[in-house]
Amino acid sequence: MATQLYGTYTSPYVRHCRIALVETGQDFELIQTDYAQSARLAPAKRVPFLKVGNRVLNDSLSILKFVRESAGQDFLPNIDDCDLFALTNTALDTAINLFLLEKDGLTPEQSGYLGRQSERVRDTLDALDSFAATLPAQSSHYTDGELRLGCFLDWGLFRKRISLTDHPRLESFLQRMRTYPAFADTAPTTG
Ligand SMILES: N[C@@H](CCC(=O)N[C@@H](CS)C(=O)NCC(=O)O)C(=O)O
Repeated sequence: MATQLYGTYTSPYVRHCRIALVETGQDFELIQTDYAQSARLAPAKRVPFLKVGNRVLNDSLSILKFVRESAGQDFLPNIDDCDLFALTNTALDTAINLFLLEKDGLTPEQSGYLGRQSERVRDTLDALDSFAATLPAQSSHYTDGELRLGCFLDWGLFRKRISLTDHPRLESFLQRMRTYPAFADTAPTTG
């Protein structure tokens, strides 16, 4: 049964799904999908979405649960890791919305609401930096909460949406994760 992951090589959500597929040794095809195509092909008008057999999954959350569980693994079994995933995801969703709105000429200076979105990313980054202090200095295995954090940080730097200069613990966490092959091999490239 061919697994088709629709997405881009820059999306952090797609990247997390690619990492899980690689980690679980599942064969899959990445079908490159731009915004116009995802708007046509998916009700959420976003990537990733995944097709396997008759099943279509419309969000990285359900895709990851499917990939992990079909390989006999747990998905987010630990409450603190689940919260790390959720908190990181809130910052990531917000940062991506701000990025896309800026492409349309809408900036935080123009709207109180967007200003609060910008503060949300900043304050969450501070909280994540404190959290990173609790992580082990070395790891050969990363949880899905940690992988989501790595995908967010690398995307944020790639798109120049964040700086880790004032977040040394996140910086060293990311440097460690960049030595993990499944993460290194899926780094955002162009687009
Ligand atoms: N909750 C979704 C978020 C996916 C998402 O925001 N994808 C971005 C690409 S990184 C997208 O396709 N955005 C297009 C848009 O919002 O129009 C998931 O986890 O899969």
